[in-house]
Amino acid sequence: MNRVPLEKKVLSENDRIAGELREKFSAYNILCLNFISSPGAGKTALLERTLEPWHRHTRVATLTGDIQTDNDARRLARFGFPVRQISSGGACHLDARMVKRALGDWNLEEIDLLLIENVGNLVCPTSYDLGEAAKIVVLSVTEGDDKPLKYPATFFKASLLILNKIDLLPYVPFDLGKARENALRVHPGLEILEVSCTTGEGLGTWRDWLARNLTETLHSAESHDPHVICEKFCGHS
Ligand SMILES: Nc1nc2c(ncn2[C@@H]2O[C@H](COP(=O)(O)OP(=O)(O)O)[C@@H](O)[C@H]2O)c(=O)[nH]1
Ligand SMILES: [Mg+2]
Repeated sequence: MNRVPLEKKVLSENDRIAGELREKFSAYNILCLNFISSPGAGKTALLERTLEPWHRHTRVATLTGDIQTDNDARRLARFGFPVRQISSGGACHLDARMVKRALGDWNLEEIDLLLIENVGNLVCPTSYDLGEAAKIVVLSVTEGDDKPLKYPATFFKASLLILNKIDLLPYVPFDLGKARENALRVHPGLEILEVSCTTGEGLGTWRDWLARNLTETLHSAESHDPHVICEKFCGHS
């Protein structure tokens, strides 16, 4: 009997739902970003710093995944934007079905930017498409500059690498040049930003990346103007 391995079936069902989500995001002109990192690299901190300066009318929503607790959703809810915690129930990654369920009754017409914080793990989330436009991998300088070589699939599939916690560089043996070189070895041309979510250093380059990608996604007449996008999402025009 020709049996399709279970893992393959699960992944192809996931791809089907992710495809539906991607079509929906495209129909509503939503930029969806999937943030992946090991636990503690600073995904929630990056989202906090991203949401912090925005006005209440900024059309952003956040989903945050964890195996247990709604701590991250509570951290992000302080900024007043729609946020939902996804409890993965023991799974080491989010899947498309979880995202579809979590979107629930949200009116997608009211969202321009959907930020999804995945479960902390540098392996499993990479295999599960969530319908996102881009995967963003966050690597903190406390994790070692060899990680792109150890987890190549994640760095290969990412559209952007954010090196976080650069304020700690004086205290840890992390070679920024080596990290860049390793990342580019597994993914030539990968965009790389260096930031500190604690001091705010480098976050301007992250906001510029976001504004650039939002400009490409949003098509309405009002939003088409890069200055309008930047006023809304970067805090400057
Ligand atoms: N020194 C320093 N600590 C950071 C930075 N970003 C995050 N942290 C800290 O790292 C820890 C884990 O951050 P968190 O955002 O919860 O990571 P997550 O598990 O990837 O969501 C927290 O104690 C943060 O305050 C940074 O740029 N510099
Ligand atoms: Mg978190």
